[in-house]
Amino acid sequence: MDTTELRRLQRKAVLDGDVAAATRLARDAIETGNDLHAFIDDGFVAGIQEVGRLWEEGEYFLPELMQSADAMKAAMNVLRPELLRKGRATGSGVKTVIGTVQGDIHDIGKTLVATFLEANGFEVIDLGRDVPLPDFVETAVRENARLICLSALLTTTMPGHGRVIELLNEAGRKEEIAVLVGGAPVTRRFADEIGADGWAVNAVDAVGEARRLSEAAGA
Ligand code: B12
Repeated sequence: MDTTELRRLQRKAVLDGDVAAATRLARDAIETGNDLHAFIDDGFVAGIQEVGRLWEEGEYFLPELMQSADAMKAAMNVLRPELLRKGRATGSGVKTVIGTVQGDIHDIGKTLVATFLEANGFEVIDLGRDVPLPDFVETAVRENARLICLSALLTTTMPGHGRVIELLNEAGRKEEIAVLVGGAPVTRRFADEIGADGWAVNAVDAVGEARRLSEAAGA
């Protein structure tokens, strides 16, 4: 099967919420031996973005959204070990704490960012989703991390990003630990307003920003 057709089927598997197909098509992507990023971006991620659009238009409801999210996650579970296996060769080993902020259970994008960081040699401590805000600072300080990465997908949970920065300030660690923020509603302007050190629109750019911040910190 050609790769264009494979990506089309991957989008469809997510749209249909077909876990078995998504799993199989993720394995097929690995078997092509091609760069997996293209399958992730133009295949599975494009599928879940389309799901978001259909939900906005009122064509999809919560059960469809959840089923599609399950298909997306199943595909990522297959791709993740392969991304890590291919990526590990070079790495800075910079310790990074990541999670989706309190009140927010969206974790597909966050996990993608965590995987890409790990595949690029960062040592990632993934706190998961709906993470109490003080946990980010406490873990970063305890583990001697250089970077905190915050994800939010809801406009109502975005302010959590700013609160974590305040907590970091209150702990007197703002100079040592950089904060990188992201998630669909999070803009560069918002990042600047809350005093974040960095912002990125997707997982590939997140790696570039994380590198820039850890180099600036002399890691
Ligand atoms: C899948 C999904 C769900 C799944 C989540 C499953 C999971 N385990 O994650 C389920 C079904 C559970 C869900 C639930 C809800 N959802 Co929802 N969901 C989505 C959907 C369709 C896709 C999100 C996604 O996974 N995208 C794919 C990933 C790859 O993209 P991403 O998350 O944006 O991440 C990329 C970038 O943003 C960036 N990034 C992400 N994090 C970070 C972090 C850093 C540090 C950096 C640098 C970059 C970065 O890199 C990522 C990779 O490229 C979006 C629609 C959309 N357009 O985003 C709605 C959406 C986010 N959901 C929405 C809503 C309203 C809800 C619910 C409140 C619905 C409800 N009534 O219950 C609940 C939330 C409950 C809660 N407390 O959190 C709204 C939010 C609206 C708003 N203004 O806040 C959206 C936008 C849909 C809509 N258009 O209305 N949802």
